[in-house]
Amino acid sequence: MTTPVLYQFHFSHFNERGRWACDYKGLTVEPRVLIPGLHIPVTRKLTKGASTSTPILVVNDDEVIAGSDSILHWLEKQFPEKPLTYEDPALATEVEEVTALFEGLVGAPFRRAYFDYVLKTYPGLLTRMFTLDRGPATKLGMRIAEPAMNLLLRAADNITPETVAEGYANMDTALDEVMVRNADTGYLVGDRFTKADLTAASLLCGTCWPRSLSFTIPDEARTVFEDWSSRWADHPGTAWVRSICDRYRTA
Ligand SMILES: N[C@@H](CCC(=O)N[C@@H](CS)C(=O)NCC(=O)O)C(=O)O
Repeated sequence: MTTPVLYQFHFSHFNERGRWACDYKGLTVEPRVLIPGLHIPVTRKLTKGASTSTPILVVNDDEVIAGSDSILHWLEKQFPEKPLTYEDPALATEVEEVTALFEGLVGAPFRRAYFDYVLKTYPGLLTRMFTLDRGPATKLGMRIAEPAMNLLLRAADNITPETVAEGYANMDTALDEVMVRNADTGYLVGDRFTKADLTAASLLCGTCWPRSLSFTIPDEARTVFEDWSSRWADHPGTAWVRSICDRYRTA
């Protein structure tokens, strides 16, 4: 197998989920970091128009695995040695159910609540963050495109007062769910780390921004992010998120 390519955004919880899964399974990938907006022609071409979302894993130049959940399924088949599920059918089903629960509760709803805050409070921050490693021409281009990009993002992600309120409510529900589910063993399903834990911890990373994540948040942005997430500082669910990231997100 040639080194697979992981098309991704740097700062993104779904992308962190995909990166974490590859690292956990010991799969070395070549990262191809995209800029939001400019990613659309690339992702459309890769998926033959089916999707614009990242992450996308391309294996041997022709097998295209789009979406973090499909990447997790593919990894589980290819690298069963370090399992992220159970052989027991009932537990395996529960892993899938809990994974889907957190994807639905946190995935897009979290992003809407978080983007709404950042776009309102620090309108230039996102475009700056997504071009940190780019040359001056790209930085300037994104700076100029920023107002239009911000409007597009709101429309594309369906960011409205209602969906933002839903996002905050869902985050509370998800953190409560974490506490109920990990009470007996410290894990969400059964007695060891699975894709349910990986999914919940990566998607909930915005509640506490663990330093063990694979992306480094610049100091300027960290202050903004931590202001936003301070509402969950005392929720015990964030201590669980941090401890799972610190323990299992070692790569
Ligand atoms: N279900 C997908 C969702 C991925 C997703 O929402 N990715 C976002 C970044 S967090 C994205 O690429 N958005 C841009 C787009 O969809 O065009 C997965 O599990 O990977």
